[in-house]
Amino acid sequence: MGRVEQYLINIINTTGPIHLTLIDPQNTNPKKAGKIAKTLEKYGTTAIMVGGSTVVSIPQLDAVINNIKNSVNIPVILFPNNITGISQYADAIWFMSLLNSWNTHFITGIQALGAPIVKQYGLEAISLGYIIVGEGSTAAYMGQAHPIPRDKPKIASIYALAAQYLGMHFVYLEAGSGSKSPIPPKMVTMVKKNLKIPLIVGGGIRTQEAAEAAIKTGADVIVTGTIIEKDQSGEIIKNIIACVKNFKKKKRL
Ligand code: 1GP
Repeated sequence: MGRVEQYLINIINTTGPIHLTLIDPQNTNPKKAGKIAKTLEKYGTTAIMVGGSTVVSIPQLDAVINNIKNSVNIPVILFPNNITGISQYADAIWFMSLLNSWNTHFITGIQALGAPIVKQYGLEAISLGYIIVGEGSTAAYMGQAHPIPRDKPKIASIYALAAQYLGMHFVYLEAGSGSKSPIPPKMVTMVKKNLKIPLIVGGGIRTQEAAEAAIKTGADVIVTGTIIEKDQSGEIIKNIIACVKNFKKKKRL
């Protein structure tokens, strides 16, 4: 296990669920990205993820990551949509497979193209099974996914179990950035029931209640992105992070 993964796992195992901040370099200039990361580090976010469904400019990605690295001490983890989502300046990369894509390009193809780049840059690769839930998201469209219907938690749970049996270290249930509603709590419950690896839940989490519902039902990691752009005062995100950090495992349903 690499240094960043060890860091995440240690916190999850000792204090409980964690919050990760997602910054999209397509929507955030480098200076702003550094500023956001610094504020959220102060609020207690555990690491910064950088990526988005339409990232195309490597120089822009590099600049955003460099500014974040200069502003915070917490790790920066790439969340790539393609090989253009890989930067040598990050600490680690979610080495992810979009398990419910129709197109093998998104399951193993980009991974094969990206693997030598990850090796050349010396990035820590953290294996992740990525599962897209619900129609209409940019991630689903770009990844040619066959999204899992929101009312079919059983399907999500068997995909997650498959990720575990394939040897992946984390599972990510993705509702899509900016989604009107987050992953249904019933689905989180069912996925978690059979899963031994940590569960990441993201997409559409904009309130403390939504974050709490996800961790109460079993999420080990909450990811928020869009809320940073909307929450000018920073109060909502501050409360979301506090709620995740203060949650003890025994409170789980
Ligand atoms: C997207 O799950 C993340 O990949 C975050 O989603 O932007 O809706 O918070 P939001």
